[in-house]
Amino acid sequence: MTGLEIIYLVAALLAVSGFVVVVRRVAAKNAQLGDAGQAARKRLREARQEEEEEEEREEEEDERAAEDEEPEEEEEEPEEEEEPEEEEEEAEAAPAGRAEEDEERAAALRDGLAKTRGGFVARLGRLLSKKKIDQEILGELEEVLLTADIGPKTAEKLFGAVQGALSRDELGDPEAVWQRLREESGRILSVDAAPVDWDRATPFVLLVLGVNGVGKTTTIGKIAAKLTRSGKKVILAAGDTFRAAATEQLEIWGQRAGAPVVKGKSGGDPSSVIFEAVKRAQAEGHQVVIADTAGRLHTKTDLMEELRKVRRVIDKAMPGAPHETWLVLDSTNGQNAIQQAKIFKEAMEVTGIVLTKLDGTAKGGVILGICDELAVPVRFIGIGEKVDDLREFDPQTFVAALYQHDDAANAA
Ligand SMILES: Nc1nc2c(ncn2[C@@H]2O[C@H](COP(=O)(O)OP(=O)(O)OP(=O)(O)O)[C@@H](O)[C@H]2O)c(=O)[nH]1
Ligand SMILES: [Mg+2]
Repeated sequence: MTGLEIIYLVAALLAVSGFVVVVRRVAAKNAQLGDAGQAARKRLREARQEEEEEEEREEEEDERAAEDEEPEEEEEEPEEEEEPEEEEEEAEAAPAGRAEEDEERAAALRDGLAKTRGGFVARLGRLLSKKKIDQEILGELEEVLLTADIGPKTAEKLFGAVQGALSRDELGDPEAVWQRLREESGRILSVDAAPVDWDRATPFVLLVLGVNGVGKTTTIGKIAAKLTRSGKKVILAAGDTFRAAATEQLEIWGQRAGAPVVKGKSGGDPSSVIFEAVKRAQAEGHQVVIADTAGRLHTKTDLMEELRKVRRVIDKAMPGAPHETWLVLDSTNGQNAIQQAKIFKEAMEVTGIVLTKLDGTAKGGVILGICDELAVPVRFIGIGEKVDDLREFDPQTFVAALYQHDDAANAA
């Protein structure tokens, strides 16, 4: 081997050993890096695992919390869901029911006023069926009003309103004249008075007056039934001790209405019967006392004296009572009813009117005269003998029923 070859061999050996060293270092480094990577991956896995476990725990906690809350939600939800449904049902049913009821009531009132409508209202309608209202027709219209049992004063007022308020053009328009009559009638009937507040006093004492046969006892029975139906405890006082059958008649109504009746001896003192009824109401917790009275003819002045005494005694039983004193008038009496009302009103305080038997007469227009001349509010109207045939008086409903067009087909 030459010297040169030896040099090459040594160099080659050196190169190989250097390469081996480098490879080892790299391998060692890689091994280190591999360990670090593994460690890192391990930490990463552990961290993920921890995260996953943490997430699982959170989820479990959420679920537990949700489970804890759920029953409450379940309890609340159905209530929340059901209530509006019920309300909706009620809301839907109520107006329909009420509308039906209102329509039935309006129809009953229209039927009840059929005779009156067939009287002066139909005559007015026939006059206003003419195409043009001239002076001659105006004259006839005045006559119809004057003979309509509404009283001359009220008739003139209605006629004056028609004449004064309508322009010449409107007089040529019968429908406008008809509307004018309606409006003026509504205005006359709208006596300014607050509605009856049955809770104003306990017991609330209502004294009922009127000449015989007008419908006092029947009206008391009907009012008692209305009040007991609305949940009030009512007691009746048989203050008509003159007529033998009067107490029995009131007792029948009392039974129907579910109201006890305080009775006196036949021919006894009406004041003491009513006094006792007020005291019993106070002791037993009745909320309303309704006192019936005898109905002698108003021309017998001693009736007025008797009724004034009744009022004084009631005031002794309960200061401030009676809280309402209602006069019952029979519409079949026409203008006589207005006269009766005047006599009663002069003798004592009358706070309300009940006009009965509108179903049996063509003289229902008398209500206009009563409201106009007495300025006492009409509280109820009777349109039949049955328990439900008593209506709270509402001027607008009344006017609508009275001047209803179809009946006054005449007007078309
Ligand atoms: N058609 C009809 N009849 C009625 C009405 N109100 C009462 N009546 C009848 O009128 C008659 C007399 O009624 P009552 O209640 O006895 O009259 P009252 O005022 O108590 O009579 P006295 O006790 O005699 O003073 C009875 O036959 C009742 O049925 C009504 O609105 N329409
Ligand atoms: Mg009677």
